[in-house]
Amino acid sequence: HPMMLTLDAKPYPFVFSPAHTALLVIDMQRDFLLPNGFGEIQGGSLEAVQASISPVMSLLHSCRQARLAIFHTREGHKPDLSDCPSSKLIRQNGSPKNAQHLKVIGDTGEMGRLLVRGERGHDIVDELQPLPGEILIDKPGKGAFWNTAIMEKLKAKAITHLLICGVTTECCFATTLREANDRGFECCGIEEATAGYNDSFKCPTLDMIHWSEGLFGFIAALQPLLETLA
Ligand code: TIU
Repeated sequence: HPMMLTLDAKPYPFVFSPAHTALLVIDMQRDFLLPNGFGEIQGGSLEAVQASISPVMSLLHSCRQARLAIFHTREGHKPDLSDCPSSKLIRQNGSPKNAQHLKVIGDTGEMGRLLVRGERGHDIVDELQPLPGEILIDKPGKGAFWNTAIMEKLKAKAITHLLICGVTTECCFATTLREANDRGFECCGIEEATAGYNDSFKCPTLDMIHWSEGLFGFIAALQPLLETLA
């Protein structure tokens, strides 16, 4: 009988078995977190996303100690951009005001070609590099389930529950959590370990997840989780 843990969460406690739970670290890439990366070039504020690195480190360390399965994701594209939907390219430069100068996916920035696999900016920040045995999922979309092998890899490990963190709250974090919920995974987002480019979005994004008795899942604070896993 597997050990069950109970974590204080909204809208009610999240009960999970560590043997069937994975930590999902979403897109903690240089392109989203560091100056002159894709996120900042597109107008994102780096303050909150950079402040999330330390809480994500604590969470990752704690999940490693508790021997949870660890999955990391990276958003990005093949060098020929053949896996990049045209909408993703077109809308970045849709405004005539920006069309002249704004760099887009595949253009060369200070950390290599933006959001292109194999480039320095596309990789995960030094502090959060995956360890051997952890799973790395390269995804072309915002959600981690579209055009990736994550579903099979979660099933292969008999994962039923997900702890989700990373950037950005409004974009890839929320999209992935919603995709996972539709596929039957019980999801819990970790409040201090996710952040986005617009401060006003974080609270409503997290509220929508746990609203209505857990419309898409659960939201928990970091400290109780660290204590639960210890
Ligand atoms: N990882 C992620 O959220 N990718 C984005 O494109 N985020 C934005 O907020 N644009």
